[in-house]
Order: sequence, then structure tokens, then C-alpha cells
Amino acid sequence: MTSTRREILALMAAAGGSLAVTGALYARGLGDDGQSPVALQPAPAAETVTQLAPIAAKFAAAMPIPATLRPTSTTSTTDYYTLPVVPASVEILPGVLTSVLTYGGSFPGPTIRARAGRRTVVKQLNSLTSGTSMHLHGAVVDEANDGGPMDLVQPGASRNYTYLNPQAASTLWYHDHAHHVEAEHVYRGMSGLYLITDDNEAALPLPKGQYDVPIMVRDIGLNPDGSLFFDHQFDTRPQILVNGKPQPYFQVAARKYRLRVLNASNLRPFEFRLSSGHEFTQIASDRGLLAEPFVTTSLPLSPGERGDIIVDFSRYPVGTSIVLENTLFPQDSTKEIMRFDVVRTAYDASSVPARLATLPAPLSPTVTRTFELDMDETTGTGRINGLSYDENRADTTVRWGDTEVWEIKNLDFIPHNFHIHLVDFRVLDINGVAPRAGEAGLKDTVRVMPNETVRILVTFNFPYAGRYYYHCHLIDHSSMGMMANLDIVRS
Ligand SMILES: [Cu+2]
Repeated sequence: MTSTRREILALMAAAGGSLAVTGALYARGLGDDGQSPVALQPAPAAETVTQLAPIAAKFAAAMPIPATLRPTSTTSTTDYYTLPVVPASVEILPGVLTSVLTYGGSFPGPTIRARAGRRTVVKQLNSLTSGTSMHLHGAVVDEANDGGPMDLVQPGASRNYTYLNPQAASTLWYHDHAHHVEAEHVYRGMSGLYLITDDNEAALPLPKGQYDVPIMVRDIGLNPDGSLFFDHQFDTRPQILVNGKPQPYFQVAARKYRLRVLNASNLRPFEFRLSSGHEFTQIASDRGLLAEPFVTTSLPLSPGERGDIIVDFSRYPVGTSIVLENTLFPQDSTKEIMRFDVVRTAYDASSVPARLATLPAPLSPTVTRTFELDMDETTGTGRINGLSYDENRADTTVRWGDTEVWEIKNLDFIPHNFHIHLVDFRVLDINGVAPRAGEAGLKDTVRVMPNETVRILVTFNFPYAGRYYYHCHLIDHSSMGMMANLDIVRS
């Protein structure tokens, strides 16, 4: 680890510590039940809240695969689902029940599988005591179904979310977005995968079925009694979970697997590698397949980003174990993510073709804008261009069809990232340097590390206009205000 990284890690912890004592943050948080909004009150002093449960024994739990949600009915055009938001008790630490907030009672939520061009309708019933708003991250969706921060499903109410899925095969995820409580809702369990496939992907000889595996990575902090600890800090979340279980193991055959890796953490960026040091092949990023496969030894993902990789376990003899490691700010408990145990051989007809998808050609920009991200530690608010989120303010208005360059600057010593609803974009450069091939495909979230300026190219030619949003997807930051309104207008 370089001294720079040590400094950043220390500052991440320090920033969280100072934020935790800001009363305004807690005033808009939830009560001890993790549901009820609490009245204005001072936050507890940071030094009173440091006792956490010990890290669970690593590689002791089998990695579960989130269940696929079954439709309640289907027609020739539409799949109908019911996905209630309900509190639940789940076993995260072995033998201990933890109260969480879930979609459909499971932690994480069930996986919804969709097909490009086919309609998905999700009926949502909110059984919590606070308002919710389900955002489908990465979806090309109209404003009314985007799950915006102010578009709440009130306690006891229900509504339908309708997705037309006019987009390519991609690994998306749904999560809560109710402003000021989205960070706590997501932290307490409100997220799940939404996988879109299409004819192009289906025709490729990539690993499929049981060899196409979601790897949903997040961190969490638990109190000694097993309840969740939540305080907007980075260093009070030392327990790594994959698909809801602590540092699990996963038994694989000696063949190729497609791993759909999602960083579902609130604040923690990762850089994944295999403990063997071997290469793997990245085939997709946020918004679908790359044009060509990218052979690499490293997969960096900040919160909300996705990376699909092909790992060929046939190079390992049966009996071998390979650990998925994190090389970014690796504290003792966050260095090892999970373990793959090669337990059998298997026939493998899959392959990674040299061409994966045809991406739209980048268009020439006519507008350039700059966005500066920072946390105001005196008030505990997140800001974009010096302003904290205001639902009544028009921040950025773009013309439908325009192509723009957005220059995003991180003014802080802590990591941020940048997510835009509805659209996808291309990363042009990071501090003037072209992105790695794995980040050169279609993205909807890009990390912006300390001292970085990232330029992206975005064309607002998706089939919808209206009010959308852009924000830091270190979601505690957006819940503190690092978010703004994006109005796409047809002229
Ligand atoms: Cu941020």
C-alpha cells in the first residue's frame, strides 16, 4: 500500500467520524427499528459507538445464489411481479438473527430476470413505517417509473413500477432511493439484481445457467447482539458479505464461469483480483457487453458499478482454492472477499468470442459542463458545485438529442463517484488518461477518486425526457445532499 492510499484510508475514516457527530444527519435518519423517521435530535458522540461484533469466520458459509423472482402472471408482452418491501429477520452471522429491511423477505432481494423489449411490471407494497422509492439502477425508463428521490410510496401504500426494457443485455440492480433515508434503507438490505438478456447475448457462447453467477459484494457493520450498526461511516463496516453471507465459499467446477460482480456497498470502493494472480476476462460493464473482451488481472468497482468477468477455473486442479481479493484500501477484514473451491471437473462448451457487441459510435459534443463534488464537513452535507440537493431547484437542463462532455472533479480526499439516471455514457479520460478497456464501454456510474477529474461523453437521446437525477453513488453522500436534478427537455 502506498502512503497515499494510507492517507486516503485515514481520511475516509476521519471524514466519517466527523460526519457522525453532525446532528442534522441523524435528524433525517431512522429510529432504532431502522424504519421510523426520528425527530430532530443530536447524534450520539462518535466515541460511544465503536463496539462492533467480531468478524465472522471466513469461508465458513456457502455462498447463496439469490432466488429468481417468479412472475405472478405473464402475458404475450408482459411479466407481472409482486415485490413487497417488508422487514425480516435473516441469518447473516451464523446462528444469529439480524433485523433487516428487504424486498420480498430475502437479503439481498430476489433477482428479477427480464428480456429486452418485453415489459416488466413490479407491484410494490410498502410495509415499512417510512416512505420508499425503488430505483432500477441502469434502467432506460420513463420519469414516472424511475424511482426518483421524492417520488415516495408511503407506508401502507402500493404502486406498480413498469419497465419496457428498451436496452441491451445488462446487469442492473434495484435499490431504494427515498431521499435522506436511501443510504440507511439500502444499508439495511433494500437491494437486488435485475438482469436483462437479449437476442445478441443469448446467441453468444458465454457460460450460461448455473455457470452464470451473481457476486453481489458489500460491507456491513453489526453490533455484538447481531443488529445492524449504521452511522454513515466507512470504517464501522468491516464485515464483507457476498450475496448476503460473510466471506463465503463457493464450490465450482473446473471450467469457465461468468461472474456478474456488483459493488452493492454504500461507501466502499473495491479492486478485485484473484489470489492466484491469474488473468480473467471482463466481458461487460455497467450497461452491458463490451465491444470486445478485456483480459486483465484487476476489476475496480466503486459502489453501484458492475463488471461481468469470465474466470476459467479449468486451469486449476480439483482441490484447489482461489480467493477473490480486494487490493484497494485492504483492511485486515476486507482483503479477502470470498473463496472459490474447485471440487469437480465438468464439460465446457462455452467460449469468449472476440466480438461481443456493437456499441453506438460516440457523437461530437456541443456542450461542456463541470461538476465539482465535495462534502461540507461543517454542516455534514454533500454538495455538487457547492450546492446540496434541493428538489425545487433546476440544476442542469439539457436538450434532448444533445451530446455533452461532463467534467467531474473530486475536490475531497475521500473517494466519490458519479451516477446519472436514465442515460449511459462513455468515459473519455481520467486526469487526461484514457480509461482501461474495462471502463471504456457503456457506463452509468464512474468512480472519481481523490484528486481525479473524470470526463464523460453523454448523449441525451434515450426515448424519454423529463426530470432525472445525477449524484454520487457512495449513497451516504447522496443521502446527505450530493445529488442534483437533471431536466431533459425536448425543444
Ligand atoms: Cu461521494
